[in-house]
Amino acid sequence: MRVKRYIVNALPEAVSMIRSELGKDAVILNTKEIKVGGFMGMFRKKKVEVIAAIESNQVNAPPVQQQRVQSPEVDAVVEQILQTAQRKTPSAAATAVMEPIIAQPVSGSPTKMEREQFIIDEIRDLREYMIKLSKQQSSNSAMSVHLIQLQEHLSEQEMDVLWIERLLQAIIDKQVEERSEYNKEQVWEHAGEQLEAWLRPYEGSGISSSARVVHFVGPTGVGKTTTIAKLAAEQTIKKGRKVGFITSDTYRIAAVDQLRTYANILNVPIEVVFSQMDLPRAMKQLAERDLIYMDTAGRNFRSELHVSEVNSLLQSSEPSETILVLSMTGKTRDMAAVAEQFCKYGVQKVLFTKLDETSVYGAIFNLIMNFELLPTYLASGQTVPDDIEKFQVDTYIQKLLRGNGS
Ligand SMILES: Nc1nc2c(ncn2[C@@H]2O[C@H](COP(=O)(O)OP(=O)(O)OP(=O)(O)O)[C@@H](O)[C@H]2O)c(=O)[nH]1
Ligand SMILES: [Mg+2]
Repeated sequence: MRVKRYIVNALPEAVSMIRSELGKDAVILNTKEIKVGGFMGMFRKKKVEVIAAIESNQVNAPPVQQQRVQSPEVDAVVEQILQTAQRKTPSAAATAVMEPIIAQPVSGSPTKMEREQFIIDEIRDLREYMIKLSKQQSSNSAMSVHLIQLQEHLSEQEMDVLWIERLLQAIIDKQVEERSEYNKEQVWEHAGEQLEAWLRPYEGSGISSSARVVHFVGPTGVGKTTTIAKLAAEQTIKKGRKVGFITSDTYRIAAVDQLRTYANILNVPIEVVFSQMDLPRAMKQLAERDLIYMDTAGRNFRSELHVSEVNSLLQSSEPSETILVLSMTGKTRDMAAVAEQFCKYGVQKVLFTKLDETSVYGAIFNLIMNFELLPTYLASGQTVPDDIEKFQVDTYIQKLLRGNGS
């Protein structure tokens, strides 16, 4: 069986696409009104999702005599259309409607009779579809129910509509390729496999071992300072590396004290910089340290001004990298706006915090795939140093697909 999914403005549009792509024996398995595009659930456009199928051995099969199915309402409509089409002198309006239909399939110059016959055949086929559709509309096939469950689950997880559609299409294509209809377990298993194939290339990007200076940037209160303390504890206690801190967060009262407290606990030296000019001095003071973590002030980083301001502090003559810290409690579109700003400045790595405060994980997928950001760590709690772990594709996909619609 060959199965195909169409997203169209209205059903008739799909019917003609199905007819030309799958042939006149194709069956509509399911239709559903969906909303696509938009921005955080707003301004979304209404579309119709149509799932159609054809028995493989019927694709490109020679035309067979259609069996007439009884349906008085459909008959009445079709009869009316047939009468119009068969009029000896079609009206200008009727011709205008018919022309595009006949222009495609007929090559050369068809006679008037041929043209009329073609239209009649078209209308008969349409009639069959309408009857099949009215029969099948009430009963979803098992396969489409599972796909719909998957779709609903992922949209609750705030995964981008476009990626959901790509995922569904990939599963449908797989079914076609394997000539089988997946049960629920298979649909979710294939979803996991596809997500893994997409995410796997981005895995394994901790903090680069060659970077001596690591800058942490991100919006206010996302957990930059806490995360620095967690990572510094890992490096000093577990790996025995000599860590130093620099903070440029002089905006907020007590910001320096917050990092200084962690510095005292971990026995790590700390330098405060007020501007780019102070950086060489701070670096000189920390010349003996293996690794320097630089804390920055949280700002409204949807504003490019603030991004360029913090970027001027991130210049380093040493091998360095910058980690964008984002909290999972932030709104998906705000996270995307901030990521977009930092990507302009070449930031490639991201760290997500506060996973413990949400059960919606789609934003992580969106940011990785849409901005090609490399995920480093996931932080899930306030406890220093325990509540942080390296990003792992398998664990993440389990979180994303948890609840699998049952
Ligand atoms: N639940 C939870 N809270 C966290 C996590 N990481 C940090 N926090 C808390 O978030 C709050 C802000 O953390 P900070 O580390 O000060 O955040 P920041 O990004 O440095 O904030 P600014 O410097 O003001 O921009 C604190 O109460 C932290 O304990 C996390 O993974 N989960
Ligand atoms: Mg801070």
